[in-house]
Amino acid sequence: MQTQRLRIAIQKKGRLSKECQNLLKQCGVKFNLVGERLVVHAENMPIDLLLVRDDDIPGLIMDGVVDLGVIGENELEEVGLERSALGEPSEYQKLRRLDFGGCRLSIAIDKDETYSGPQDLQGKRIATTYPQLVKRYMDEQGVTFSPCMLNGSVEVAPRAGLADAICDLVSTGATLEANGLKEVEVILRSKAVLIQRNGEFSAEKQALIERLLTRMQGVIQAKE
Ligand code: PRT
Ligand code: ZN
Repeated sequence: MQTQRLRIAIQKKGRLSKECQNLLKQCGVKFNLVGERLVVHAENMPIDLLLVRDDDIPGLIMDGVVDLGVIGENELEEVGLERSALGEPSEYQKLRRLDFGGCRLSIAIDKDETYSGPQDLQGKRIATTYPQLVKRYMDEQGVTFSPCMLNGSVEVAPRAGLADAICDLVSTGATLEANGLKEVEVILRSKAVLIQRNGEFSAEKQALIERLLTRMQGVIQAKE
């Protein structure tokens, strides 16, 4: 179901949404987000914005449902690994790394425990929302572990006796500190990225994407 309008998936509400909307506006895309709309038509360009949970964005791109998306690399890589493990399409093109959404995916343990390297995690149970990325890292290190999958409250898992360690996103480190944890390994450094689905685009869409990218380049450079 190809539409003439360029479809861009962005996070509806969360840490990426404001900056993503600002970036599009600075690129000259005029839109008005009213109420609980899933699809918002841009007023001055053939662009439709799809406002969704960030978790859905990689799949929408990989299934070719939308043309462009803005997503954190952490989420993008996790979903990509999960889909390729399931034999589902996991292809996409990274068009540009953006200047927001910066964070790191890190392993943290009780602040009073000693730590000398990944081998100290051998046989430990690690609570995380990113089981694929943790497994990839631990496989690379040759260390086996048990997963504890949590979609929220990961940082309380050690204190609650659910896990020995956690692997979660960190930006300032305040959350780890408030929970008596210390960061011991960074397994991924992440930023928001603009991605594109694979496959053909009409000449009009291709030209619009290039125009957006050029403007984005200008907006981001002006801030540097
Ligand atoms: O509702 P929806 O599913 O769309 O949103 P979400 O709740 O899944 O995601 P959201 O909005 O919290 O985050 C979206 C994206 O922002 C993430 O996927 C990252 O790419 C990026 N990002 C950047 C962060 C952070 N920084 C961040 N600090 N995402 C989450 N955090 C959380 C972290 O999980 C931990 O709970 O903030 C806490 C740590 O922060 P500090 O400053 O205390 O270290
Ligand atoms: Zn999410």
